[in-house]
Amino acid sequence: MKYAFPDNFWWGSASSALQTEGAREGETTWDYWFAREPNRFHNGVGPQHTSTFYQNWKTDIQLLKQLNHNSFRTSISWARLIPDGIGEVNPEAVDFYNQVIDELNEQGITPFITLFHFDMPMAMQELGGWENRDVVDAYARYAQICFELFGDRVLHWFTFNEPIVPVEGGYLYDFHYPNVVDFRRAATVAYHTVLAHAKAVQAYRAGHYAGEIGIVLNLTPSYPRSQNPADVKAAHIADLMFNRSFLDPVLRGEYPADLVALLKSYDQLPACKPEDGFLIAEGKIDLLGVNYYQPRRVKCRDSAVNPQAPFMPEWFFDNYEMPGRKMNPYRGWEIYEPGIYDILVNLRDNYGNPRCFISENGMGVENEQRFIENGQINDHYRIEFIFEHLTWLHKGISEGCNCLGYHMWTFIDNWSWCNAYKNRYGFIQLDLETQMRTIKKSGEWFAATALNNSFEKE
Ligand code: BGP
Repeated sequence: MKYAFPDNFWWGSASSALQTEGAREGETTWDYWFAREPNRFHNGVGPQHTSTFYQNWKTDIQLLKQLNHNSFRTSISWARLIPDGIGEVNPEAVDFYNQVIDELNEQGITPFITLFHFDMPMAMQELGGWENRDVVDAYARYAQICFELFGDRVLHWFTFNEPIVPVEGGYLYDFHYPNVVDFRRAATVAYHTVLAHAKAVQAYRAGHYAGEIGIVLNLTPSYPRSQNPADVKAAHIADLMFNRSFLDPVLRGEYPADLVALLKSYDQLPACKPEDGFLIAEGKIDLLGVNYYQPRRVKCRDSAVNPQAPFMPEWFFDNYEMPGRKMNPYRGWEIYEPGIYDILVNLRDNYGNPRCFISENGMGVENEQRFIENGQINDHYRIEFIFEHLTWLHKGISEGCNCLGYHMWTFIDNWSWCNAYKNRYGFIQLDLETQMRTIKKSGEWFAATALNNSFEKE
């Protein structure tokens, strides 16, 4: 059967500044943390070991072209553009991003630009990071500078990539700097991120730029173990905390009332100002990027909560390991292709069918060298992963979901936070020693699919 996609469907991939560019003048939390705790990073490999996009951007864009991308998302590094976060703009950074944006446009690859992809300038973190409202204002200024500098040629902006991840990593589960475990501080960080997002949207609207602005959220559909009311309630609370804490403000302009009531009853609400509500209402987006890797399966708790333990989302649910679930063992994430469809249907039925696209989906695999055949990685598992997801995405579109494209994570194997180069995600293999790039089988498959705007499946 042939699966054809709508005209002008976006085919491409996503990456981020910190994971690809390489060293810069302004320090980020990642540079700072790595210098102090290199043991937290796989094989002690830190963020200075990237795929050198800063040097190789021109040839890399040629490779994007070879993969028949018509669009590509990357981010601007706040710390590269404004090394101390709030002061002078670095003219070399402006030149660099101008060249990248112009080259992409010249090659017919529409640039999608994210303003913040986990890479907080250290100078801003020293002020308290997202806990401090001054940092929210500094971010809004940075966003406005980007719109002024590049807004004539970048028509698709994203204020944040997966804003819940720095909340989880930095303030709940200890996998990002500053390694705090404190729900109320986490809630403050999440809340201020929403305010920062809304201020950037406000600035974008005020400037009357030609394009559109949105956000990229990692949506993890929450599936209850059973229809037992206790399991259903557990899944509902997980959904409120991990999905709707960002989805509702950016699409509906307000928080879910039951999330607010729940946090209030446990005295975990961040400090709010009366004018915040108006600001959040103005943060409604034009375009939603959906990153989808895995579902979340939950059940009601088996044991009572230890009242002495720090308040955590897990006070309300246990994670559920469904027997026989399909796993990506390298990343430890479940693979559940229908999840992509469920997300789109939820957006269609409960959020007014917003313009959206899949902004990341992908499969990180360890030691891909073992799949080399005639000098090329034959990553048949990745091809299967993509077409299974695309089949469900296609079903969503055929049932009226407003999904405009599909971007994979990622283009060239890149540095992945604490996992460094453990798992490879790219369409293109990166030799870390020589920086040589070799297209994998999945890259060829994707290039053909993008070219045909369709694929065939038995
Ligand atoms: C997403 C991020 C990416 C990327 C990807 C793969 O959450 O937006 O930056 O890294 O996940 O995950 P990981 O690198 O943790 O394996």
